[in-house]
Amino acid sequence: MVKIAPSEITPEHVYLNRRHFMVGAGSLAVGGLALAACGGPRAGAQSQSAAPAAVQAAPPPGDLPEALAHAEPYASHATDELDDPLNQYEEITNYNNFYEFSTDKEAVAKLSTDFVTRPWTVTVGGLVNNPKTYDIDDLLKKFTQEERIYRLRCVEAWSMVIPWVGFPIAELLKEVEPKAEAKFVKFTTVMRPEQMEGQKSRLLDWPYVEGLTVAEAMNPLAIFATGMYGKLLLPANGAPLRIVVPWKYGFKSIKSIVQIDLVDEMPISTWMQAAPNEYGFYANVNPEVNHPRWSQASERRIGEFGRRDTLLFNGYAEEVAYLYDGLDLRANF
Ligand SMILES: Nc1nc2c(c(=O)[nH]1)N[C@H]1C(S)=C(S)[C@@H](COP(=O)(O)O)O[C@H]1N2
Ligand SMILES: [Mo]
Repeated sequence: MVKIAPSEITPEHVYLNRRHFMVGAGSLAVGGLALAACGGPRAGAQSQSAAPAAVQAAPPPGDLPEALAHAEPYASHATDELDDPLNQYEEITNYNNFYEFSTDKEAVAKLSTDFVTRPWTVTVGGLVNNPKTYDIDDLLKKFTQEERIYRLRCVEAWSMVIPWVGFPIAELLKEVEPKAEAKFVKFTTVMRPEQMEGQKSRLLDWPYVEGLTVAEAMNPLAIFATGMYGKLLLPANGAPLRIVVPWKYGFKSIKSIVQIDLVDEMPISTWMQAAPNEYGFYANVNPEVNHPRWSQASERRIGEFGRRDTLLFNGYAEEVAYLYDGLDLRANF
């Protein structure tokens, strides 16, 4: 188990100077005006059919932060910082892992259209000085919503480049003030079998649970996502609130969160529980640590032919490798 020194909780040595950081709300708004006519990179032609009809009683666009109020899919750049093109809005919203709805990636979008995301509250508790329940729309207003263009690498060896909108997990943690004994953050998805067909089966032990170390959650790359391509998240992508931890396999990026607890013991995540020899707590993207049933050395980028090499920590080693100094990445998979 990794020991977390207090000095690691504020990673001041992590620089915020690369493109996937901090495209702030201000610059988004300016870019939005400039690019409104073409609807954003690779998104224009197909965007109309993907209106968020599902997000029931969502705030009117005028009430949304600018970063989430785009009528058409919008992103500030056409590529990530490695010059890989963004995946299209249609791809990102129609090829989803969200087992609460279906194990069929292409069925999730349709099966989740009636999922109710308003009203929605998120309760933060456990080992914190200031436990608090937030309304989702208060979270949208309280924290500056900014764009983050990240690669998402599923443990199944496919990947996409996605322009999320959201805010750092660290911002919320600073508000609730984790106590010194808090070592992990546990996240829990909503339990709502009447709206989530998959939760009626015993496929997984619902509700879906995930966890990070406090140090991981404090890393500036770890975000809560509230939107994607400049619009509110659709249910298929985890509306109204999911996390995105881009250096880890996609299953760590838990969707439709209602509960966040600071705890002193490593949470047993849903996939660890289902298959402990296949899915560990860390789940860091690593080309040299194979899944027991397939290689992780390469991946298929959705929308591309052929395969590309998997990058250590999904290409974010510079920002996150310090979190695992001295840790055996093979044993702690
Ligand atoms: N609650 C919940 N969260 C989840 C999942 C899930 O089945 N249930 N699937 C995970 C997996 S395996 C991946 S790859 C990503 C996919 O996110 P996306 O559909 O937005 O691309 O969501 C993750 N979060
Ligand atoms: Mo995944």
